[in-house]
Amino acid sequence: MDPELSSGLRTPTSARVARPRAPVRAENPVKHARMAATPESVTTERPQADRIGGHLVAESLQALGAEAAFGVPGIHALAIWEGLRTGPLEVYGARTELCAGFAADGYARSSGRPAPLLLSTGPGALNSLTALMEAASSHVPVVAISSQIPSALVGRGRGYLHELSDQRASFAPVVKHAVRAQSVDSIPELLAQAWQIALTPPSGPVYLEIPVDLLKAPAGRPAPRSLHAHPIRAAPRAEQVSAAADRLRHARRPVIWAGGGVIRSGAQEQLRRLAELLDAPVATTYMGKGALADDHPLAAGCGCDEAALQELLTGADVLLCLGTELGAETTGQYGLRFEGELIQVDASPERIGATYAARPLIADVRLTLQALLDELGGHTPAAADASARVSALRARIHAGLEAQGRATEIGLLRTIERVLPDDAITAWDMTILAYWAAPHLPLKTGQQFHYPLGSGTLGYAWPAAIGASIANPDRPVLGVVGDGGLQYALAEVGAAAAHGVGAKLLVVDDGGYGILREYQRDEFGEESAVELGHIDIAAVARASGVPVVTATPDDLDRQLSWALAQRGPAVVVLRERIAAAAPTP
Ligand SMILES: Cc1ncc(C[n+]2csc(CCOP(=O)(O)OP(=O)(O)O)c2C)c(N)n1
Ligand SMILES: [Mg+2]
Repeated sequence: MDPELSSGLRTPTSARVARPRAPVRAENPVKHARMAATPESVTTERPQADRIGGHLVAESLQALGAEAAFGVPGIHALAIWEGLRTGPLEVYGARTELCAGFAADGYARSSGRPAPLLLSTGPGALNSLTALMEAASSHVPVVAISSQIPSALVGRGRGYLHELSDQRASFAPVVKHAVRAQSVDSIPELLAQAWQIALTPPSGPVYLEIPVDLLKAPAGRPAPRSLHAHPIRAAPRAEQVSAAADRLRHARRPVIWAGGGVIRSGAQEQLRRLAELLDAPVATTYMGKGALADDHPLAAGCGCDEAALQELLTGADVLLCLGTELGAETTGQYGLRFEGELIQVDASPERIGATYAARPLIADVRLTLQALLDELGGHTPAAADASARVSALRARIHAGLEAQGRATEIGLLRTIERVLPDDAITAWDMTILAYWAAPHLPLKTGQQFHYPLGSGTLGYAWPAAIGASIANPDRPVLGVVGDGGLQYALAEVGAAAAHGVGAKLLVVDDGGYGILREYQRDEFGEESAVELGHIDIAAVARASGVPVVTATPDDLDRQLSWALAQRGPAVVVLRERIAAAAPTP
């Protein structure tokens, strides 16, 4: 035998202590025989120690305060699942790592708490990259924990099962932080570090890989009782705060433009107070939707495609941009031109000025808003007409919408608005109804709207709704998905039922990639490869053990109410072709 394999990868004989449970593997002779023929049997024999690396992973997650985890098991990662088996964490076993990643994202987005994502080596790990890309661009704290081939074989190119030439390097450009564990007993601190980095503004996903030999090695330390992972929130510099406060104090038409960073940093309350103090209208980006609920008189709306909103933004003399990278989807593909001065608040210095010249305030959004509130205390705005201007703006958008004659689409939005409870959490896919909802569905205080426009990631919403429901089991959660997007996650209908997750699903089934039909007709005159042919989604739901109804725009009200009243998951299939929203003049 290769001396390296025998010395480096076997469980040390001295550490072998009989475990209380009988081996599970021996129950399956076929699997056992197949595994014995692979090189893996040389290197990953069943550990005998009482507690192994996998237990340390589970114990550390618990010590960090995790209550749930998401993932798909694999041969190298089984020690983690063994650790979780006897622990208190609720584990959602998804049907693909893609959906596990989206579910982890939905959990973290809706709760603000990091979500562990459990991956196995190689193909299993790579399947999560799309979800981690969305988490990265939307700044969602997902903590990916992947197994890896045995430490001594990493990078050797010896044809080991699931081997990648450099697995860590596949993740490094996507996540905030990507490391490999070098010893079993460093696992708690590595996880605490990953947790802290994931939460530190700008929050985002992180990646820790743990080679299988470490996951199976005896733990040399007791279970950590508590682990500390305090995010480091950068406070704004005093001179930057007073310079920005000075601009705002003298502004005659200040406007606040709130991005997703407001929600990630939990700054909604400070945003509302500053808007009221300044008498400033608040527009949000698509990712910031809900940062100030639409029932507030200063809430001017969401997105950048309505002419009235564009005029509000471009006509401001001081535009306070909060936690937004001012990217293409926020600025009409960089088409907006601003008359006034931009103040940009962001925790990432490299984003300041990346798309528009701006006065910097480099810090966490919540701390910055609090500092501005302190600095501006007692301020009296030049005029107190912002809510009147906001009402006029909303009336103009409303009239523009009505003039489009899209009664079906607007009717669907009104129905959803009426039926959703005041504390509803919704997750929307890249689907035509979402393109209506993002700018035009009003959100009440207490409602949440999750949208994968960090990267425009199709397939997100149903697994994200499942994750949000796991984080918020007492709240109504609805995923709104097209037939194309659902087919990335259709198996999760059955998985939700198997796990008793009560998320509800509304599918808009137009038999194809509806938005791409429109784009193709507009650009090329013809359609191709966009027909999906109406698979029987209701039959799939039924076969997965999930109650389902079909709906028309006329009875959606009743059918959606029925679904929301079910205890477990429920599906509503709305078979309808709708057209995309046009910007209002
Ligand atoms: C991961 C990913 N793959 C592909 C796309 C491209 N894409 C965007 S929308 C879309 C069609 C979506 O179809 P469906 O979910 O049925 O929604 P509809 O447009 O019909 O409302 C596709 C393929 C994407 N944005 N993300
Ligand atoms: Mg479709």
